[in-house]
Amino acid sequence: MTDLEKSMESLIEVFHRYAGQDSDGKTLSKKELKKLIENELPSFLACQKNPNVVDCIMKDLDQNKDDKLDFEEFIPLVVGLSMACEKCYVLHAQKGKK
Ligand SMILES: [Ca+2]
Repeated sequence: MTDLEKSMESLIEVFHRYAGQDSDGKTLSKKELKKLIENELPSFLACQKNPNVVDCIMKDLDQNKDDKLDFEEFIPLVVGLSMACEKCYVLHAQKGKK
């Protein structure tokens, strides 16, 4: 597999690992989302000053307002964070060249 294929696979695996912790294996409940963020995005969580950050993320991502996130609703979180990280990466790369 290529690097990108591996990344996509691990994204899917991580989603289902947490989504499968209760009886509904296709979606993330707020509890599962919280666990996922705590375990898989600890540095992101450490930067957040808002103690209700998980509630805010849930509200933002939950398009159909059923208090659960399916894979489609979850992906924008990863995309948004990746875009933020890419900006840092570019900045860092530019600094390295000077
Ligand atoms: Ca939903």
